[in-house]
Amino acid sequence: MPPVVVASTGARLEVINSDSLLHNVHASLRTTPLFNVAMPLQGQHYTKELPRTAGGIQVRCDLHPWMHAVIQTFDHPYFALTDALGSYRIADIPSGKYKLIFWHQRLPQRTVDLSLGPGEALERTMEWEAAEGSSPSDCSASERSVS
Ligand SMILES: [Cu+2]
Repeated sequence: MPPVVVASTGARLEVINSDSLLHNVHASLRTTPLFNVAMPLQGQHYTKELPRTAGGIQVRCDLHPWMHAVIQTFDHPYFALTDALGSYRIADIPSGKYKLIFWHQRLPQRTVDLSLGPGEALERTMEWEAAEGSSPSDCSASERSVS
């Protein structure tokens, strides 16, 4: 189970049990339970449409407490999951003023205000102090327009 997944709201989630062990997939969005399904068979698939409401979906297996993931969903196309090197790219953003939000599972969220001109490319880097948490290898970034 990847620790962080990013998706559009309403996207189709597919979960596969690759183990010959019973797992369950227990998901909630904030305090709203979404689904809780047993996956007893190796190779078993479960598909579910993600909610239309954006947010961080907590996914866990009640049988194995260390199995946990977050699915961050967005109601706009301006988001990215960082790669193994911590790089990300968000393309085709219209010019305007934005808030760039850096999110990490175990680190404090950071927000950067930026202004993007027509055809302009910007580079923004975020670093956390080691004392603030652990490796930033599974962070995601999203951009939202300022209203
Ligand atoms: Cu499990």
